[in-house]
Amino acid sequence: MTMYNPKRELFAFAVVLLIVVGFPAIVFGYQYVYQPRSAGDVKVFDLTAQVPEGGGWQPERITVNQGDRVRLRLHGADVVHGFAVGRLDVDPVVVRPGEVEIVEFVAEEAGQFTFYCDIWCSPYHYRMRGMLEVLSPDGDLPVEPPTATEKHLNELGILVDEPHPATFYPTTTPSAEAGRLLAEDYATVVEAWRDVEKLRSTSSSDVFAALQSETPDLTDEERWDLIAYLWSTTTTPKQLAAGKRLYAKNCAACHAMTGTGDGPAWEHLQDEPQSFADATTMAGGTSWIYYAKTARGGMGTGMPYFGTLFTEEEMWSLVDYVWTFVFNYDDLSW
Ligand code: HEC
Ligand SMILES: [Cu+2]
Repeated sequence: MTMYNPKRELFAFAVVLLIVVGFPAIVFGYQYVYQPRSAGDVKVFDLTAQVPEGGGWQPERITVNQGDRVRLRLHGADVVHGFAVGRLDVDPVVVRPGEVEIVEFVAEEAGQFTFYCDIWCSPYHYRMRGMLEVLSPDGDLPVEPPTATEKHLNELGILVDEPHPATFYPTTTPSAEAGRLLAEDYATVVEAWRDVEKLRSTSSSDVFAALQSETPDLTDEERWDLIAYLWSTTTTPKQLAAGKRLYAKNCAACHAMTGTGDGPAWEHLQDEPQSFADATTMAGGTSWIYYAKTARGGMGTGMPYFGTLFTEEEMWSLVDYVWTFVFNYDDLSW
C-alpha cells in the first residue's frame, strides 16, 4: 500500500512547474533576449518627418544591430521633405505630406550615421538631422577613427575661422586652358608644383608669390592662368560634376548657384555666406581650410557642418567645385 507522501507530491509539483513555466521561458528568452543580438532581424521603425520648428525627425535616434534589415516607414507630417543617410548606400526618397514612404536596407557596417532632410523645407532645414546607430555584434558602438580633417586640423593647426585676405588675387577670371598651353613651356616649374597635397595646403596667393620669381617673364594674368591649370590638376571632370550635384542640393540655398553668397536662405542667417566668386578672399585661403570649414561648419554663423554627411571623396568634390567660381575650367582639354 502506498502512503501519502507530501515530499513526493511537492517534487511532482516542482517538475510540472518547471515544464509549464521553464520551457516557454527558455524559448521566449532565446527569441527575445538572445536572438535580436544575432544577425538578420527585421527592425521596423515609424519615423515622422516634420520641419525642425515642429520637432524635426521623430524619433531622432534609431538603434539597430549590425546585420539587421532596417525598414523605415516615413510619415510626411507637414511639407515635402527628403530622407537621406550620410555615408551609407541608401537611396534618398521624397516624403510627401500625408503619405508614407518605405525605405529598407541592411545595416552592414557598425557605427553612427547621420540621417537628414535633403529638400529645403524651412529656414531651419539644416537642423533636421537624426542619428542611426548600428551596434557591432558584441553590442558596442564603434568609435569613429579620426577623419582626415580632424587629423589635419590637429597636426597642422589649420585656423578654420580666421579671415584670409589674399595678398595677390586675379582681377579677371583665370583660364585653365590658357594655363595648360603655357605649362608646356614651363615644364620644370609646373612639375615642381604638380602635387595635390601641396596645392591643397597652399593658398593660390602664395603660389602666385612663388611664381613671380620662378616665371619672371610671364605677365600677372599669365601666372594666374598657370595657377588655374595647376588647380585643375587636383580634380577631374567627374569629380566636378559630383561636386556640382552636391552643391546644388546642400549649399546653393545659402551660397547661391552662382557662388555669390546670396542664395534664397541667406537672410535667415547670423552671418553672410561667403562669396566663392570673390577672389580677394578665396585666393588667400587653402583648399584644406575650405574642406575643414565644410566638414566642421561655422561657430554660430549659420554655416552647417557636413563632415558626418559626406565621404572624404564627396567632401573634396565640393571643395573642387567651389574653385570653379574663381577659375575657369570650361574650355579645358583635360
Ligand atoms: C544655411 C546656410 C549655409 C549653407 C547651407 C552652407 N553654408 Fe557655407 N557658409 C555659410 C555662412 C553663413 C558662411 C560664413 C560664416 C562662416 O564662415 O562660418 C559660410 C562659409 C563657408 C565657407 C568658408 C569660406 C571661407 O572663405 O573661409 C565654406 C568653404 C563653405 N561655407 C562651404 C559650404 C559648402 C561646401 C556647403 C554645402 C555642402 C555650404 N557651405 C553650405 C552658410 C551656409
Ligand atoms: Cu528639409
